[in-house]
Amino acid sequence: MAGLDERIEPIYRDVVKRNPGEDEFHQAVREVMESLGIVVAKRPELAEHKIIERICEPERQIIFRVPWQDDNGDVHVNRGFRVQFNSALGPYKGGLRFHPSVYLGTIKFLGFEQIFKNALTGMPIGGAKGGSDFNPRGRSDDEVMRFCQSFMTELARHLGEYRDVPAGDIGVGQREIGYLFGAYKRITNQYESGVITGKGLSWGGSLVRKESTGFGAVYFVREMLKIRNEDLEGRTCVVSGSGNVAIYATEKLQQLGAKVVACSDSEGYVYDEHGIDLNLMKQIKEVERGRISEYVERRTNARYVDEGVIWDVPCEVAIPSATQNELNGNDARKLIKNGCIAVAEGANMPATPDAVRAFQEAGVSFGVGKAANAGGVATSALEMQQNASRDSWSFEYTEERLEHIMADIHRLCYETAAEYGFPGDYVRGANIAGFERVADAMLALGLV
Ligand code: NDP
Ligand code: 2IT
Repeated sequence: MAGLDERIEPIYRDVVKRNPGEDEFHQAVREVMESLGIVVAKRPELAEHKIIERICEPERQIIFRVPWQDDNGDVHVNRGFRVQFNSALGPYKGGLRFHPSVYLGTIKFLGFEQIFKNALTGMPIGGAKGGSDFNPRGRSDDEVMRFCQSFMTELARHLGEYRDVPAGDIGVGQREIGYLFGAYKRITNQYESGVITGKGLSWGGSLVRKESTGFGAVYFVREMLKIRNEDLEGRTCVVSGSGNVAIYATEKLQQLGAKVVACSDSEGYVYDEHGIDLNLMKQIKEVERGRISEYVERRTNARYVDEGVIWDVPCEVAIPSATQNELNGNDARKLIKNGCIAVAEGANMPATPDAVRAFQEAGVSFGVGKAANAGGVATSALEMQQNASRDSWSFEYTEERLEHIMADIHRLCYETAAEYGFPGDYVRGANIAGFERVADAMLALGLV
C-alpha cells in the first residue's frame, strides 16, 4: 500500500476491517496515518503503548432513536449519534450535523478529525462529533424544535460542561443550538451555559463565534501567503457553499481587500464578476433560508449555473466551505491551470486525496481543514472560558484572540513540517503536531 509505513499499514488494515463500509472514516484515518511513519520511527514508545490503535478506536459511541411528530401529526423516526472519540486533552468537544446523508461513518470521520484539530488549537478540549440523518430543509421552526427536543432527551445524559460539549455544524446553527440548550436546561434544571457553544449573545454566547470558522480560514490563508511574500489585497477568490463558514469567509476576504466572485449550494453556483453582494447572500441564506439561485433574481448581472462545478471559475485563492469530497483531482488540476496559488479547507475534508496531492505537487499552498478551519472550535473554547468566568468579552478582544490562535496554528504546522523534513507541507505539519499533543497526553494518563 503506497504511502503507509510498514509499522502502520497493519493498523490501517485493521481499522478498515473493524469499521466496514465507513469510507470517509477510512479516508480520514489514512490521511493522518500517512503522516505518522516518521514519528513512529523516532518514538518506539508509541508502538509499545499502541497509541495509534487506541486513537483510532472511539472511547464511546452512542446511537439512539429520535422519534418526533411533524406539523400534520405524522410520526417520523430518525437516528441520532454522538461519538466521543478522545478525551486525553479535555472534555469531548465537537459539533452536531443534521443532514440526510449522515450515518455512523460521517460522524466517525468528523470526530477523528476533531481530535487533532482541537489539539492544534492549544485549548483544553478533547474530540467528538454527533448528529442525525434528520433533514431540516423545508421543516417549520416548530418541527425543528420538536426534533431538537427529542434529540436532546436522549443526548442530555451524555453531556456536561466537564464531560461533552457540542456545537453546530451543517444544518445546526443558532436556532437549533437554542432549542437544544433549552431542552437541556429543562431536563437538568440547571443553567449550565458551558454545556454547548454557538449560543445567542443574550443567553451565554460569545461574540465572534458565528464568524470564527470563516474568519479563521481567511487568517490562515493570510499566513500562508505571508510565507510566500504575498497578500490578499486585490485577489480573486472562490468560496464554495453559502452557509455559516462560506458567508464569514467571504466577509473577511472582502474586509482584507479580496474579491469573491462565486459561491454555491448543493444545487449550483452563482458567479458575480463584480464580487458577491454579501448583504444579499446573508439575506437569502441567513434570513430567508432560501436557495442561492435566488441571488440572480435580484442581481441580474450575476449568472447562476445549475448543477455546475464551482471550481470551473478561475481564481487565485479557493476556500472550499461546503462539505467533504466536494473538490476532486480534476477540479484541483483546473484550479491550478487557472492560476490558483492558495487553498484553505473551510469545510472538513472537502478536497479528495487526489486533489491534495495535485495541489502539493504544483506548489499551491494547501491549508488542511484540521488547521485552517480550527478557528470555529477555538472560539467555542473561548465561549466556554467566558461561561466559566461568567464574563463576556468585546468583539475586538475576542477577534484578536482568534487571530493569534490562527497565527499560532499556522506557525506550529509550518515549523513541524520543516522540522520533519517536509517544508511547506501543512498536511504533515498539522497531522504530526496534533497527533503528538494527543499522544503525549495519552502516554501520561496511562492505559485508560
Ligand atoms: P451550513 O449548514 O451553514 O452550510 C452548509 C453549506 O454547504 C450549504 O451551502 C449547503 O448547501 C452546502 N452543502 C451541505 N452539504 C452538501 C452536500 N452534500 N453537497 C453540496 N453542498 C452541500 O454548514 P457550515 O457552513 O457550518 O459547514 C460547512 C462545512 O464547514 C462543513 O464541512 C462543516 O463540517 C465545516 N465546519 C464548520 C464549522 C462551524 O463552526 N460551523 C467549523 C469547522 C468546520 P445546501 O443548503 O444546498 O445543502
Ligand atoms: O468541525 C468543527 O470544528 C465544528 N463544527 C465546530 C465544533 C465546535 O465545537 O465548535
